[in-house]
Amino acid sequence: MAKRTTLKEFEAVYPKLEADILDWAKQYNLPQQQLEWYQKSLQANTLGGKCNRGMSVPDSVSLLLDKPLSEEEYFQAAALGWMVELLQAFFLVSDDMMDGSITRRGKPCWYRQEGVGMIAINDAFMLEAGIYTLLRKHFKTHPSYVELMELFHEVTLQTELGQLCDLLTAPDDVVNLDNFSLEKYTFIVIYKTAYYSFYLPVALALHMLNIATPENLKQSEDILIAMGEYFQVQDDYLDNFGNPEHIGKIGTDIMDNKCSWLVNQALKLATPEQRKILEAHYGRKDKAHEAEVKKLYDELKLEQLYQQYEEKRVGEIRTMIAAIDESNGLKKSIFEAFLSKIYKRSK
Ligand code: GPP
Ligand code: MG
Ligand code: MG
Ligand code: MG
Repeated sequence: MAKRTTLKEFEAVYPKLEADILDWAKQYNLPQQQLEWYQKSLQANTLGGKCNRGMSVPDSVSLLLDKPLSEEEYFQAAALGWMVELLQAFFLVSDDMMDGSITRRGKPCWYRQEGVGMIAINDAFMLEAGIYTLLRKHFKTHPSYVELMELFHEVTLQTELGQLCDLLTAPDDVVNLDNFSLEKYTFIVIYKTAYYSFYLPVALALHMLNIATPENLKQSEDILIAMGEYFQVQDDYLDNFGNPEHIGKIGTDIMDNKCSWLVNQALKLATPEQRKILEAHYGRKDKAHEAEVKKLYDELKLEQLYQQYEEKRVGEIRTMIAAIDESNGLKKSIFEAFLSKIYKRSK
């Protein structure tokens, strides 16, 4: 029987990993003040989240082995999980600057904290570097070391490709609703979110156990990418309809001119008059314009439309899970665990 990790168990591994990262920096004789800055950035940006991505590595390893993990196995899996959290920290620090966001996890975004500003760019790079420090320290002699490293590199690039498409479809100065389409939307969300949030933790678990094959990786990818797409649709929905106190962030998609799920649905449903409202008010950095778009989203009943989408999509994902071939080493329960964590989430 597998055992699911708790946030407390997972967080208990963090101090050792933080010490590993800082020890590595110390060998360069990094001065004390900079060492303390690195520590502060690591803590501010890596801790305080839900850790769903990170915890799904030990959860997946335990489900694959169908047993609770030994101390050594748990440490290895949790270390990989914290590397996913470092990757996420690197992305979020950068994304908040690019999106001009205000809050993250209920606090001001890192670049908006006192004395940080543009130093946050370098901090983001150093959060990323932490991944490879930990991988070297704990997996250098692991038979899948190169696969693990290549996986982090590849998923990083995939996320950056998605982010590029997200940014280029949302220019600051020109609003052109013809730029948006559901095809573009699908590319953006699969690349900017699904690979690192869903595929990466399971692929890491398979590599950690040395049981990854092209077949089980591909089958995992197909389902997890579908799930990641659904997850980002939720994120877009919550950007407008979520409670900022639950989600820990204030939505910026309308003012940021984002090719979000909601605006794509609005464009599909809008009458010519309603389209004019979008043209006049979408993508303007101004609360009054934003309010007009929010009003239109309500008129178009996008909240109900989202709920219908959610039921349909989750049904399709459940069908995909049911069809998994467990003879190639996978377990349906891994995917069920993922789905149950995100279904109807409000944060
Ligand atoms: C989420 O998009 C996407 C990311 C956090 C990936 C960023 C990738 C980089 C290469 C920096 P989002 O902007 O909708 O997220 P949120 O709503 O949390 O700001
Ligand atoms: Mg953002
Ligand atoms: Mg963004
Ligand atoms: Mg968002």
